[in-house]
Amino acid sequence: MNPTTFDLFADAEPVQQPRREQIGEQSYVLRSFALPWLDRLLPALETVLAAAPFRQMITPGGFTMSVALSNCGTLGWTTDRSGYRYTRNDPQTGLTWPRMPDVFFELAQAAAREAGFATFTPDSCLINRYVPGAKMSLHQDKDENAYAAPIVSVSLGLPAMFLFGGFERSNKSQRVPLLHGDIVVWGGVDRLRYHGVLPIKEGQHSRLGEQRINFTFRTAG
Ligand code: MD3
Ligand code: FE
Repeated sequence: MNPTTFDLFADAEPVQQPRREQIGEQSYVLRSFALPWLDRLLPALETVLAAAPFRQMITPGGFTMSVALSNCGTLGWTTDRSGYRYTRNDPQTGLTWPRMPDVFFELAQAAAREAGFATFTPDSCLINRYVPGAKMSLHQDKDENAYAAPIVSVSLGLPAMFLFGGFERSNKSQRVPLLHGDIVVWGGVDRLRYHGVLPIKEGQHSRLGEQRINFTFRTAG
């Protein structure tokens, strides 16, 4: 056999490579990236939710969001009749938001690195909970101070169809299916693109039940 074609790895175990798909100039889907972290992630999520349970918030326009949310980290995203903002305290308890568990921070950093962002120090993790029928209309995220930092989002539970639009609401959106364990990293020029989530379809997820949970890590302060 020609030594240059000899396969050194012929009898090695097949390795499940993390699959990376580019969906924008500086945006990547990392398929299944969170799966090996779940045994650490889910108990940490329970700890956060015990201190700051999911709740449905009111938009400035007076509508109740179909998505319920919580936060951890130094800053948490909230909305009420007076507007959208980041706060240090949970308006429901008056206490600071729960600290960001180490496993959350480490996972967000590992995913950002995989997408080419060598330094990412999130100070905020918004936790969104979707039950079947819940959706997020097309919007831009403009409440953060550091647009240079990427956003890392972790999808768990029921599948979702993510809408990734352009810089104007009327621009055509691409549809990106997001499954349990997928992570998306958005950076730089893509930070101000419109985006949303189509209504979640009925279903049962073996580990999470009848819901989709999404973590969104940001540098908000
Ligand atoms: C794309 N959440 O909380 S993932 C949000 O699945 C939000 O819960 C969705 O949009 C969800 O604001 C989408 C996170 C996400 C966050 C910011 C983005 C995607 C983004 C900014 C620009 C482009
Ligand atoms: Fe958003």
